Amino acid sequence: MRETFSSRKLFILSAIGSAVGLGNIWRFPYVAYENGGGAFLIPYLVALLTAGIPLLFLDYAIGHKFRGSAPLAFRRMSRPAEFLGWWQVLMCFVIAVYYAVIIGWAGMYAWYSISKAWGDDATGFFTGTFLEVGDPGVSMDFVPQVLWPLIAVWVITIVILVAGVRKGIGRANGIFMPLLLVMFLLLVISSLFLPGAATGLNAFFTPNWEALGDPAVWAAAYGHIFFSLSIAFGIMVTYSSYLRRKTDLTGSGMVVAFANSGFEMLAGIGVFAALGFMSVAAGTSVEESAAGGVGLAFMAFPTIISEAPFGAVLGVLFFGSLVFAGLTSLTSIVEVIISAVKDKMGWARRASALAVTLPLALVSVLLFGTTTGLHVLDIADAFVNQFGILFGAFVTVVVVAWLARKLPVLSNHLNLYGSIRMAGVWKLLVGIVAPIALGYISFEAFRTFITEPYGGYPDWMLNTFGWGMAAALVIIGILLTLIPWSKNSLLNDDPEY
Ligand code: MET
Repeated sequence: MRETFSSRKLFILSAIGSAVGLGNIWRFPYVAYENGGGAFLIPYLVALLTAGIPLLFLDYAIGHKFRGSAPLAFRRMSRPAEFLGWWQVLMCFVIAVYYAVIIGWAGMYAWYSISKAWGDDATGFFTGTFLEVGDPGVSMDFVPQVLWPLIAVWVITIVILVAGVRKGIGRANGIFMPLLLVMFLLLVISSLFLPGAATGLNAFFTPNWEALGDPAVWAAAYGHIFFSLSIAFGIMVTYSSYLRRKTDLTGSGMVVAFANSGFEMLAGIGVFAALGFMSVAAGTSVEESAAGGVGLAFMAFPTIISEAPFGAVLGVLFFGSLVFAGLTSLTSIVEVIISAVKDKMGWARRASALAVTLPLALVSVLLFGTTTGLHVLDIADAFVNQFGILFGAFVTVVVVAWLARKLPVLSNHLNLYGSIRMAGVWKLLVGIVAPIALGYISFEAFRTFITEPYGGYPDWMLNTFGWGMAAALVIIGILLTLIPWSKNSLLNDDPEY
């Protein structure tokens, strides 16, 4: 019988746990600032309402109606759509491999906040002493201070996932999420009292209206919403397949979406208040302080921690929040893969969890426990986010709405199990607005990748970890589709189905 969450509350907490992650805490503030500051909130809200929430509901409807992991649910919806489910599973594989290492870095930095290991040169420390970044290339030189925290992240993740949906995922979220909320609120409130906080908030909230005319800003908003809400890569399909039948789907979805965005706004406020402090203290502009996604957390924050009153406490709160937020997202990403293997092979929870997590952890440790890490991470992240997920989402909405023509069935399902009725608008958004927006954005991203080599990396690296990876994933996805299903999964003896 299919595993279930023990209550709707734990489902909502787990869905929020998945959505609130590294993306909210270091990615959003930086993306918003780069894309028009306060004016970014308009494209952000438009993307949330026109694509984010409608596609979140789509994921819920597919997972809850067809009650399966992503490949099984898509297959039950329309047989040829199984491949889409595997594409989502493979995206999760790639994301998990590098997401884990960022959590490991954050764990190490929580400790460094106390020992102030970076001395006076936080930037040089991050890439030099800490990551020991080599030239772009692949090496087998392990970096102990990165390797051990990474192994610890995998051990925790494996323990949670072997324990299952109820005893592992539900319970871990029940503990980590309240803890995260308290730590994060303390962090945001204390950063507002730093001298110079207002300068940072001004920089964050001063709108650059011209940015609204730039298509790249809109693309950034849509891209961020997908990553941030954990939609269109199988997570919400998987989690909602663990929900009991009688559940308010749309009401839960609204809670999740607004909790995620609320958290994101708070992160923007907290991070920019701290950056304001830093720039006032150093006499630089907030713009200089806010450089680079990965850099923002691991280069700018150490400087703040060294100089702010109670800096060590701020550091532990900030990096500790990243660890908890990251772990609850990582477990959701890996669960997508486990659930798919479990359904396809008909194996038990423990066997499926180990068969997925051990090789995954090994790849992650080999690639990112070494001096190779940062470059591969950068390339994989760009290809997956700007391309894999958005293009996958575009194909998914086209298949669901126009080829399989399932929108009427799914919207009936949402109305049957939802307190918010929105059939007509929802069909319009998923069937027309989302395909146009996603199609435009993903083709633009594709064009940019072809015309300008991403990040100035050597061709062979982009060909291996970018294009090579994409081609390999398509082939692996097809092969996975061809493996026969365990009879039990297709039989559907689930009384909740
Ligand atoms: N939603 C998560 C975050 O914001 C990521 C989920 S998996 C890409 O970090």
